[in-house]
Amino acid sequence: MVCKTGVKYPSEPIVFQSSADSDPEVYRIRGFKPSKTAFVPKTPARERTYIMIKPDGVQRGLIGTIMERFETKGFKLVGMKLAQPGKAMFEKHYADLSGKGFFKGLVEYAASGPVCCMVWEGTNAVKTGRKMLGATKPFDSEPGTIRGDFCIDVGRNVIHGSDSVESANHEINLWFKPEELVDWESHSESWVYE
Ligand code: RTP
Ligand code: MG
Repeated sequence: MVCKTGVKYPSEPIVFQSSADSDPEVYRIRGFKPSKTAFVPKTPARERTYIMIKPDGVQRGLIGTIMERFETKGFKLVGMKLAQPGKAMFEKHYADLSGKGFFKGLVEYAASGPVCCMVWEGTNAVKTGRKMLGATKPFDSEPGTIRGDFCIDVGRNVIHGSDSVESANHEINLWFKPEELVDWESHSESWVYE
């Protein structure tokens, strides 16, 4: 069946592939081997992004405030949990930055306390999520953004957000089991989308 938006329903299974099979830290967080796992959302899939409140954001009691921003924007929460993985998980999560001088400090900071892992869904959730976060360096972040409003140092910038749809899918697969993502229909759907 094809919905009025042109989206096929039920949508094609999303097949995730990950090199995380042999990584014990990823195995511990996700609880099973992730390769070639498929799930079929019940509603037409919208873009999803991985948002993670870093240890400073959790310690400073910013979870509620940050979640409120995404919720009131109109995005739909489809997954959430607290986790406190070891450095290996963050080495994987930030693998693309492994050549940077700040990598060691970044991994230590990220693994220094609990993080709040979330998946938010909606049209353009990845790009909009990045705008809501603000620039990497809080000094460059506009007031009104999360980093612009709540932090000062780049090494304590409170929150992570996926920077592309591709990395969002990779990060969601890294941090969540398919059954931890809830496919539900919001009663606000027709008040958020025309
Ligand atoms: P994130 O991945 O955490 O959402 O941050 P981002 O895309 O805005 O920035 P990225 O370049 O991916 O850097 C990841 C995190 O590394 C820390 N960082 N420190 N000392 C430095 O110059 C520096 N640059 C980046 C920040 O915590 C940044 O969010
Ligand atoms: Mg990044």
